[in-house]
Amino acid sequence: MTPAATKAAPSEDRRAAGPAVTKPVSPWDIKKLRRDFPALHQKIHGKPLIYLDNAATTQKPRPVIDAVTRFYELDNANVHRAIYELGERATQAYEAARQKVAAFINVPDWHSIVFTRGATEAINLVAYAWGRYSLGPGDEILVTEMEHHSNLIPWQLAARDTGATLRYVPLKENGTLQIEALDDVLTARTKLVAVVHKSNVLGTVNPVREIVQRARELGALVLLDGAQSVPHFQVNVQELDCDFLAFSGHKMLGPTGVGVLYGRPELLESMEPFQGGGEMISMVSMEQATWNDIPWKFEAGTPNIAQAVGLGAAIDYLEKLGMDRIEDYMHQLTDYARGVLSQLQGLTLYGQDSNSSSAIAFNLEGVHPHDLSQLLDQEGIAVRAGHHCAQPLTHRLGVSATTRASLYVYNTPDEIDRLAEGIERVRTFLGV
Ligand code: C6P
Repeated sequence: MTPAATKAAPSEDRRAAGPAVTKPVSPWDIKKLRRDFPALHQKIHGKPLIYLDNAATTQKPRPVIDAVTRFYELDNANVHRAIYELGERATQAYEAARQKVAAFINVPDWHSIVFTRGATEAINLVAYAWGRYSLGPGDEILVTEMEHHSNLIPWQLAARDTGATLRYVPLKENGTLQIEALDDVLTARTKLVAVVHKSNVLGTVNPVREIVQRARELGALVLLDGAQSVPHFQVNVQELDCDFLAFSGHKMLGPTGVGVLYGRPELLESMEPFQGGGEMISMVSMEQATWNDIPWKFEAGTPNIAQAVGLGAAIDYLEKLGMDRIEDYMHQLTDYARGVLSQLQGLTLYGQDSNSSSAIAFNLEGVHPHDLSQLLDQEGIAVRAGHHCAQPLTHRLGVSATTRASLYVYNTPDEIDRLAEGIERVRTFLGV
């Protein structure tokens, strides 16, 4: 199948043949904003860097870098252990970041926010601490064909270890979910629906509110993989009514090494610990132990303190920009990119759902995505090539790999033009 694969017009017709392409104007002063991101102001192979791999990780603004540096320079101590001033300051900074995260995704009780290493660890936490104790033969876990491996392998392993069965919501031709297939695959046997909120390959936003409602009717829990949604639009946990939400700080301007698991408090309370060690206990004897309260029950060992503080600063930065404005600009820039790219000769774009944004997967006829990415790198353009850790999806697209440009708040229409020119140059260079 080739969902929504659109072949572009010949290059002679470029711009003339395609849809009208109007350059969007960012809702903020983009020159000023870009000055906040030191990494953007460098040359790669002698050309100004055009960073279009934001779904993999975003660049970091000065306030985030400063918050991490300031923490190490002034407040560094271990948390929840020290009664001295520095330890109290570190604990306060770490817990303030947790409260900021809770407010950002509209969670009323900050105890339901667990800091993890990233989205991957957050999902594994649920797969181990809930899945291993709650699933058994005859039970079903429902995922979709567009899952990132981080929301697939933990469930494959959980199914293998518990005897549960993994089922899939299939995709339509246009790369969106066959939501009507829920009638077949979501049943009374389904114990958990684990679904990506926004695809990292196609940018598709799934109708998770409907999925949660349908799952509720059958008594199934819902875990949302928010790794690509939380950075791009307002994700409101109370409105979505999901049971778990996982995301990573580094895809939303924050540091690497910190992520979040939101869990419904009563579920987190009832779950077994994920890892054992310091911090997660209440009382320990030679024979046994009792567990700390949530969320600390799930934060064994010294946590990622400075990274959590950095994530708090990233949230401040995003909130200043405004999540609605970010969502709007990402849609406009994606439309612009699709318009420009769709006019390039030999270029196939995947996933054309109008609701999708920020991630654009494509292939240039006769050129392997790895070669295209490497040649674009020579132009200073950073895009990702491969299966993007979503091999079942790539397989459904009928290809072994794609090139992906993924956008964020500092990208400009001019950078999209540079990408299009770069692709043209690769085509001419290779004579395809
Ligand atoms: N996707 C990409 O280039 P971590 O690695 O734990 O921060 O995030 C994992 C993850 C989970 N779900 C989705 C939808 C994701 O996109 C990712 C990370 C990156 O697409 C790196 S593979």
